[in-house]
Parts: sequence; structure tokens; C-alpha cells
Amino acid sequence: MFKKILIANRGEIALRIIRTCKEMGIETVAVYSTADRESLHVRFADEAVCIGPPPATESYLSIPKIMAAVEITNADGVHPGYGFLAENADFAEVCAEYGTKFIGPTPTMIRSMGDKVSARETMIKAKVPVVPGSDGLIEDVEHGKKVAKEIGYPVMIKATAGGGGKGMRMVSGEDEFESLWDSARKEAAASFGNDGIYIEKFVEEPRHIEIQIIGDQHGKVAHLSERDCSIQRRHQKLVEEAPSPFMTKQLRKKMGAAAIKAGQAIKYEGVGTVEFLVDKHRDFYFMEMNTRIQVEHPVTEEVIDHDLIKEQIKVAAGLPIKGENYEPSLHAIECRINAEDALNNFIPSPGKITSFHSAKGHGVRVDTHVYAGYTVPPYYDSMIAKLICKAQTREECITKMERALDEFIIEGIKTTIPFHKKLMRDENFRKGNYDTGFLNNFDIGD
Ligand code: MV4
Repeated sequence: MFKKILIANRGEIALRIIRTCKEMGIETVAVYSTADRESLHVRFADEAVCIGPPPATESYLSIPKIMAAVEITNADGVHPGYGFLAENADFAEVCAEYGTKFIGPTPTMIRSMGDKVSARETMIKAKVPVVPGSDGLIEDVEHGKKVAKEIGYPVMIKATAGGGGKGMRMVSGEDEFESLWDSARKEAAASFGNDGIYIEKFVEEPRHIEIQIIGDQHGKVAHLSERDCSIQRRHQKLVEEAPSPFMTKQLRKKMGAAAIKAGQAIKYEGVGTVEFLVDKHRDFYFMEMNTRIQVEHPVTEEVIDHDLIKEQIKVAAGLPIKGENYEPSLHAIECRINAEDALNNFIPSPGKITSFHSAKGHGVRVDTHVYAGYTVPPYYDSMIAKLICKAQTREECITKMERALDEFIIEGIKTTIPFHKKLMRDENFRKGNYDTGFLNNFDIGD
């Protein structure tokens, strides 16, 4: 088992990892930029190393600086968290070369799932359902038009190096193909330095339902049930829940089996997420596979009573997993509380938090690194807290979430709390009637 883990991250996830390490008797090393000198992960780690100025490229994204911190503290494990270098295969490689264990999958697995066309091909071979689409990359616009015609409009143009919607265009007919193809390629080249494009049949009104999987170093893969992440604004998740209100026992069985096949196809090691698009007929299609712990992992932890960070560390240490598949026994909902002004087009709202009263009580969990007096820096992601509620039923969970949101006081900055309050009151949300397009027609302005 690890003696000392360096957390190559910041904010709530760094604190989350430190908590589990302490419970496992593992020493912790925090790395921080000068903007995070007063951050809680620095305070609660056993050791802390300043790795540079605020810009992420000069601190949390700097592989040489993080490796220097590994060297001087002699950490035998590195936990990347999510974002930053969590899915950076080069970083995983440098850790392996250096001899410290990257807590996550191998560089090969990260690379193969990071390239969406290669991931699709892997899934086709593993007989995991994928959206009907092109056989590999599209060579040129004429090839693209031909493939789109064969698939049948509407189609979705996607970037192979993409994710999160960048370099993606929905094409309704051949007349608009060329211009949308061009803009998608340019965006992909600008965002990822790779203009590789592929095409899929457009899935109407899809839900985003992802299956949590875990694989050990002995070839076993299990699933830990699903999360519904369809409530997104401009491809940013805002609310996640488990189980999905759209799920049935039969569908969970089928999607769980498909997710395990996806993991087994690449001999997956670690905690991972297989994302699916689910249409209104409950047909499901592989979308992407994430090779990291995700922001929304707490909703799964709450419904199956597992510590996923502990599972991640145990698997990285070579321990076997039990391998049972899990059915959720409770209901959990997570609201992401961002330093954004929900009543003003969600514009960022960094600054000093003058008062902070975190919701509490039975079935309420708050994962946060902020406190009264903390200054939210403008350099990083705007998420400052995750409010997670759990209850026996979805209805009770929504009621609990409404009470918790009402009790949650954050002053000095604007947040997304008003948005969440309004969402919880929405009739369609309360009935579970939503898909990924739900927020397109949701007016938050009070
Ligand atoms: C799709 C789709 C419909 N049909 N692919 C969005 C980002 C990336 N994860 C893939 N996405 C989509 N791919 C086909 N063939 C609709 C989306 C999509 C979406 C997916 C999940 C969650 C939110 C979304 C918001 C808009 C579009």
C-alpha cells in the first residue's frame, strides 16, 4: 500500500482525496499555486509544496514542477483528481518512468479512450452499441457528404480529439454540410491541435446516462450503477442524480453489461465512466469513456455506500476488487454550486466570500474547499461546492435538496444556488421528464 500520495490537483477534489488518504493511513502532499496559499487542501495535507504562480499552465498543468514536488517529497503515488492532468497520458508516462504510481489507468488506455474514433472502433469490436456512423475519420468533404447520405440526416459531426461538445455540429441536410464541416474542423484544430472529424447519426432528445465502472489489475471489471447527467448548460453539467429516473431494472442490466464489456475490451484498470446516449425508446449508444474519477462521483458513493477514492487507491496498489455489480438502494442528487451569477447569464463571480453557512442535516453532504473569508480566485474552474442529498425516494430527495438549498448561505459572491432552487421546483424536473436539451428552454431569470 502507498506510504505517501501527492495530489496533483486543488479545490474540493484535493480535499476529498486527502480525507480518504488520512482514513487509510497514507501521508499526503499538496501542491499549490501562489493563488491557493490559503486553500484548505494546503492546510490539511501533511506536506505542501508551492509549485508556481496562479496560471494553471505554470502550476497545476506543469509536469516538470509536479514531478519536482514528487521528487523532493518522495511520494510513491500521484493522484491526478479530475481535470488538469487527470487524462494526460504523457503525465501518466512520466510518472511510470520516474517510478511513482499514477493512480489511474495506463497511458495506453488513456490515449485509446481520448481518441474518440479509436474508442468507437474498440467498442464496435467489443460489441458495445455505438451510434451508427462513419467507419473511422472522414477524409474530405465529399467523403463526408457520402457518409452522411448513407447514414441519413440529421447527422452529428464530431472531433476525434474532442469531448464536451467542442468541434461538434448537428447537420440537418446536405446543403449545410460543407459550411458546418468547415467550422467544426477549424474549431477542433484550434481547441485540440487535431482536426480529425467523424460522423454519427443524430440521436434525438438523448439522455446522458453514464455507468461507473471499476477494474483491477487482475482483469476483473465491475459496474457500480449509473448516473443521469442530462441537466447540462453549454456542455457543463449542473445537476447529476442516481439512479436515473429513466432507468429500468432491465435497462440497467443491459447498460451495465455493455459498460463492463467496454472496460474488459481495454483491460481497464482503475475507476472509470462509460458515457451513453439513451434515446426515448431506451436504446443506448456508447458516447465516450472517461478514464478518471469524475466530479459527480459522490452521487454513486451515496447510493451504493462506497468510497470510490479508496477503491481507486486500493486498485492502484494492486488489490483485487470484489467484482459484484451494484444496484442503487437510495436516491441521490448533486447540485454543483459555482461562483457564477445564475441570474446574469452565469457570468463568473470570483471574489471574497464574506459569509458561508453550509447546509447540513440528515442525508446532506457538502464537498467544498471554501469557507467564510476565502477568496475565490479567477484563475480556475468556477465550481466552489457540491451539495449532495440522499433519501429513500427521488421525491424525498428533491424535498431535502430544496430545504438544503434554502439553508445554504453564501454571501460576497453570486452563485448558481438560485438556478438550482428554481430547477427543483420545475414540474418536468420533478417528474423526471428531461433530456439533454432541457435547459435550452429553461428560463432562470426571476
Ligand atoms: C451526440 C448527441 C446526439 N447524437 N451524438 C455532447 C458532447 C459530447 N459528450 C457528445 N454530445 C452529444 N453527442 C449524437 N450522435 C447529442 C450530444 C449532446 C449532449 C450529450 C450529452 C450531454 C449533453 C449534451 C448536450 C448537447 C448535445
